[in-house]
Amino acid sequence: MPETPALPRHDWTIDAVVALLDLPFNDLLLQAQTTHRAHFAANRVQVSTLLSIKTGACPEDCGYCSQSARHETELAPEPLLPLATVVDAATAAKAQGATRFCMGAAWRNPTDKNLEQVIAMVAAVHALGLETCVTLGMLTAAQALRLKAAGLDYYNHNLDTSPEFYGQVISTRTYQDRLATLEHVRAAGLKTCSGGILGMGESRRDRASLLCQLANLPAHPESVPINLLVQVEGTPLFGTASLDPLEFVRTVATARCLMPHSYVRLSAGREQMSDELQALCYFAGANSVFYGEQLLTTPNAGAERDRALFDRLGLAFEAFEPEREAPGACHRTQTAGDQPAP
Ligand code: SAM
Ligand code: DTB
Ligand code: SF4
Repeated sequence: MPETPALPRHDWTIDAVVALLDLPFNDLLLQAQTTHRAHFAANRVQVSTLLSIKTGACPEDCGYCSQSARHETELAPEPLLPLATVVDAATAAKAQGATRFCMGAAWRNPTDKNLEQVIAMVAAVHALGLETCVTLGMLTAAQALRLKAAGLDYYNHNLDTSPEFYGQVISTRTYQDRLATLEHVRAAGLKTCSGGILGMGESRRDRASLLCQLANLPAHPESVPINLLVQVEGTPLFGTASLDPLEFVRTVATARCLMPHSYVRLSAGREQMSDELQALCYFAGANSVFYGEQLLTTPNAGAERDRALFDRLGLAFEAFEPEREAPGACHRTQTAGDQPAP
């Protein structure tokens, strides 16, 4: 029998997570939806909009990425965007209903000068009444503290895959480097957004191992983006055999079971997904999406399509309530008396 994930835990074994992934599909989805309803309002989806603030020419060699200077993709590199362009994009995102604005830069890590420029963007987006998130690559402890002091809400840094499979995807930074950045983000008091990519040729055990890493962090990430590989021509992972869509749903459901207080975000790859597949992901406990026409460099599902699907499914946009504590803060110190979030 698989272990019951009723209480938030931080001591998962890969075997126990594989046992969840192996459950009969309906049993797993029922468990995920039950867990979801114990911790979140049903039928609410948080929406975040992405903007690439610095595009391409990245020195890293992530095998999935359109933005690596080491891959021959058709992407045109662009320097850091002017502040006014970022404010215009954030204003448009808010008008469409987004509550969080996520700014991504194709850097290995930001320089201190880069950080100053991003901090001005964070302040301007915050002033519009949006939650702020940035993803800039690796951070030092001091840089994380500076971002926190500037009022940043979330930092996105993904583990991407299992420690075992990682070497087949990236060679220019280690898994330990990623864990260290997450540690700096957490220590600075920023909220963490961390997840991974499925469909890169990894095994079910790798997917279990990635989820195990995320769930065994000292605090569960407040947001867990689950990306489906967007295959970009010219990248080493272009042409990888596609993942069984039901395996994607199983992984979303297992993430929900393991990290009951976290927002599980249906992330890259939605453009290629049918409405029916996305509906299953929402049933499996996904309660957040990237919203808008574009991800960073590739197309997204589109706001109109999302609104139509939400209507068909009876899903509502979650409103931003600045005074409400995000329910994702599930720390190791939490005990068996852990209560559902309000
Ligand atoms: N350069 C920074 C870094 O890598 O930390 C921030 C931006 S990077 C594009 C953010 C994340 O986007 C990656 O860690 C990866 O999980 C996801 N991503 C990038 N390209 C993707 C693709 N083609 N398909 C799915 N996810 C992708
Ligand atoms: C995340 O996990 N996915 C987003 C965000 N965090 C930064 C990025 C997806 C990128 C998909 C490929 C692209 O558009 O370049
Ligand atoms: Fe660079 Fe980030 Fe793309 Fe890796 S994922 S190549 S670090 S932009």
